[in-house]
Amino acid sequence: MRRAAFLLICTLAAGGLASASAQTTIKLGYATTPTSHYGVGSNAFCEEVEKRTSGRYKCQQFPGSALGGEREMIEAVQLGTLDIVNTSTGPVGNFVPEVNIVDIPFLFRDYDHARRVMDGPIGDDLRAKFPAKGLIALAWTENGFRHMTNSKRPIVKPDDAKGLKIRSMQNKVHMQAFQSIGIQPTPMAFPELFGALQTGVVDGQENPIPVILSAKFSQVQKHLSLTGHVYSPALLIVSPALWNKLSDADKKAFTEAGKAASAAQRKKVNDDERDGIAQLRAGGMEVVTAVDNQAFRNAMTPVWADFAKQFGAANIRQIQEFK
Ligand code: EAX
Repeated sequence: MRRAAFLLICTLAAGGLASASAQTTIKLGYATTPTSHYGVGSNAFCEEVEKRTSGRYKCQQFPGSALGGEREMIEAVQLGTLDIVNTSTGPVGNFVPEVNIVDIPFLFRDYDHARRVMDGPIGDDLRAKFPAKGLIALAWTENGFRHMTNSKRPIVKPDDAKGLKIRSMQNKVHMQAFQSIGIQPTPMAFPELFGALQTGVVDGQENPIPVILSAKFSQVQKHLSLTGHVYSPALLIVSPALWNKLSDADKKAFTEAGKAASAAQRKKVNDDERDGIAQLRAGGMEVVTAVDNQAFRNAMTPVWADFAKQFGAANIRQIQEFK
């Protein structure tokens, strides 16, 4: 009896000690470099989580695709072997098909329109689809409007892109749109892309300015065309294994940190949009700014009929008309 009481006291004491100093390290991964927009956003998230939980939660970050491509990281978050990923929506439609609607080319007019949609009721409804797939969509961050680069020729109009082998994300909406203008899309995970460009496995790729800059694609691509053909949203996805352990107060802390990440990441995208083109020119790229965007839009119109079938014409219109 006495011995049992003694053991009980020891157990309680140890438990008390453990919880007083309990610190959980959360693993967070992303594709690009620590100084890129994803790095800036992820740092903001981690600082805010640490501050708001008085250091009970700290991050260990895995930048530079150290844990694999975005698709693999999302799978790891689903399994609970990775706590958080800051990822583009590129491969997300393979997990939550409804999300593919925001990957439709020429859907958003500009950054302001895109950010309003993602942060408003439409973006909230999309985030609400994630838990059924074993994922928690914490906040929309941002990758940016995507532009084409290639090693062959300047692209001004869709015809110039015809026949080029362009790496695409593992995203069927993008692939369908590219095929419609005669591009041969080659789906590939981001970590393989630099090498594929270098060895000429593909002629080109498309990505936002912050990615083209941070991945140093100017070293392996001559031509950049500001096609801005599609907005690339990004988001912080949390593993339910972590999320379901959080107290309500900690969930609130994580949610607020998600907002801080979003603001910081978008600010870095703005900065790169402002300064990046000059840097890429200095790095040797030839930049076509006078792209015939209307011609690209028109050339992709036929596949819009199919997107309307897939996602509902009313849903697409709701995004286009969102103020
Ligand atoms: O999310 O795969 C891609 O091209 C993405 O834009 C990049 O990894 C950043």
